[in-house]
Amino acid sequence: LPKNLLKEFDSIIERRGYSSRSEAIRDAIRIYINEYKWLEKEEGEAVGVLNVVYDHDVKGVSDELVDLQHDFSDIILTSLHLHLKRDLCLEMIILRGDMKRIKEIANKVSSVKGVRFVKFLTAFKE
Ligand code: NI
Repeated sequence: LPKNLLKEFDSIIERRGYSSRSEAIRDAIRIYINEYKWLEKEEGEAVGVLNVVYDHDVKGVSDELVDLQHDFSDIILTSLHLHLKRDLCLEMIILRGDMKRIKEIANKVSSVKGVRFVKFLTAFKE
């Protein structure tokens, strides 16, 4: 491991009150597994949040995201919009449905011009 990576890791686990590095590594591995499980899973139902950060000043980005959400209204329960900064928005799209369909919207949203960051967080998966 690069020294500075380990240093940063150690300072975080110290602030979070871990008693040992191995305990923190176990937690980190669990988070990693949970994070990537959904990527490997092609089928089955899932519930989660698609977090989308986008540049509000890019022409057409908001309209395109709204259009996409209409196309996927079968799996979208609701969405929440936060104006982060003057030019930056966060859209949290709550989804429930088949993994295939969730991945489909995640990919489409990722390719919209002006979108800076997309992350799906699963709350429940079958
Ligand atoms: Ni906004």
